[in-house]
Amino acid sequence: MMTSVTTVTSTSVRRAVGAAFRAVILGAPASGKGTVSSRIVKNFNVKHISSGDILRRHIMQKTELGSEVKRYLDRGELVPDETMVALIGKEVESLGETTNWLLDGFPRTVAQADRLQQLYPVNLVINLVVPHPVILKRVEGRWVHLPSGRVYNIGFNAPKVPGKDDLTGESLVQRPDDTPEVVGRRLKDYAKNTEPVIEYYKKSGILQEFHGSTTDEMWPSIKDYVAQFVS
Ligand code: G5P
Ligand code: MG
Repeated sequence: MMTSVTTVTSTSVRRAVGAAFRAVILGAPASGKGTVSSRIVKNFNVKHISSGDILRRHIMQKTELGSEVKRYLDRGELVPDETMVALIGKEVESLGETTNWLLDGFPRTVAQADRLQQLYPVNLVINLVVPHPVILKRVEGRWVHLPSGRVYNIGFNAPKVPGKDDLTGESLVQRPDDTPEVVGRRLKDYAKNTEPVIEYYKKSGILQEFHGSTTDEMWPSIKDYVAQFVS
């Protein structure tokens, strides 16, 4: 499939001039949010906050929050809004006013998006649209390094040594929510709870959609788009 992108409005570009880069990346499970975010971080002065990576680190470290949220992640269900708003609000606050940031995995509901707009209004939203059969294929081959959130896929960006993180040599794991059954639930949940968030941002005129079947074909237009907002 060819990558397609709708034209950027001059209004949305003007809105961002002089302001810190406050962005959200949306997309179904395994659409490539983490992969695209790591490319944005490599190319631009932007901090990446991934709600899923933070939650998985809490679970790995067996914190109080980790034990509270584990059952939701294992089943592919959403963690309650209040927990997520408190967690991500604290992360964003810790970065300070002038830091450029990109939120990945948050907001997931209209209630979260509303709260984010009140606390820290975002000025651009990237929406990745990837066909579902492609997504289902990807989750089979996904391996993650939990402490860093680095993500690999056999045949796309396989680790140099099978089962080991390229930078630390530590073990990679498969996510318990990457089974076909749980992924099916996550995709349904996305349609029900997160597609309304896409409409929410569309109405405010700050959403940009990128369609494609591979990250490599989508990346050049995403990179050009982001470059209009941040260096
Ligand atoms: P997460 O962690 O936010 P999802 O479901 O939103 O989980 P996920 O699964 O992390 O998103 P992604 O980040 O969009 O996917 O995708 P990715 O990891 O970059 O890429 C997927 C795989 O494809 C990787 O192996 C990558 O290497 C590969 N890949 C990328 N591009 C290509 C390509 O072009 N070709 C090929 N072959 N492979 C490629 O949330 C997890 C859970 O946390 C809770 C929920 O329980 C959620 O289910 N949670 C929240 N709950 C409530 N509210 C919130 N705001 C929450 N946030 C998290
Ligand atoms: Mg991710």
